[in-house]
Amino acid sequence: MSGGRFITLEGGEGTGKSTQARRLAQHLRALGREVVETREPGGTPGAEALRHVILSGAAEPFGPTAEAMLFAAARADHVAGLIAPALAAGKIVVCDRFIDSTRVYQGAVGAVAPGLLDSLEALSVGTVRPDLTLMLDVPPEIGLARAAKRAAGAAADRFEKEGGDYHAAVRAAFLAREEAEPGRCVLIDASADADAVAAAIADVVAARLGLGPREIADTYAMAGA
Ligand code: T5A
Repeated sequence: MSGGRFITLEGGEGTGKSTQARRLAQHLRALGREVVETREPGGTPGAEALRHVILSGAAEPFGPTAEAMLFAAARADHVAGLIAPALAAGKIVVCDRFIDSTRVYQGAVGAVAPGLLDSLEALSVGTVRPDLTLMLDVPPEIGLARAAKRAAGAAADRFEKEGGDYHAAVRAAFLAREEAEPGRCVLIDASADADAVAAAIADVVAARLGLGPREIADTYAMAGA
């Protein structure tokens, strides 16, 4: 397949994933790269329909295992219909949430059995794995305040309405994923302003994937980062 590269952004509510996915896509396009910007749950018409079902809370009564199956169904459609073809065509895919979100929300927090999640992941993504995952981290109270400000009075979704302990557990689980896979994941302090976070991400993408102004990648290589 490809010169394609697959970059995912992960983290709790309001950490700035959507903002930074958009900024990263703009940055890479300005460097002359062809970029597909997408999100989960969603990204294809079928997966967006499932997004509506999941985030409305309609599947919540069936429990975390049923929700994990719906996320996997949406992901299978997204990977087959959009992500895999884009990577095969040599494009850069920037995706707001992916497999780590399932491992955190349905696995670590929802207590769905790891073996079942392994099987669902294998079925839904096959060999399509992120080359780089940016783990955006802010204290949950900051993230939830940002999400609430953006929603401006609209009802919280199925996951946003959970309590403080839930969001603290989500944050801890994302940090544990980053610690377990340092070759793929990079922790980003997302509490700074959006410009500073975007600059930090551009540096990481240059250093890890060589996608950036040559001098940034070279500086990291010389520093052994
Ligand atoms: N889910 C998802 C699962 O349970 N399992 C799964 O497998 C998957 C894929 C998705 C929900 O589904 C769950 C997790 C989620 O709960 P969603 O609507 O896609 O829900 O929502 P989130 O992904 O949580 O994204 P949010 O929209 O809440 O937040 P973002 O994308 O992290 O933040 P963003 O960029 O929209 O920014 C929020 C606000 O903060 C401002 C922005 O302008 C915006 O107003 N902002 C900043 N303010 C100050 N400083 C900064 N650095 C800022 N960056 C952004």
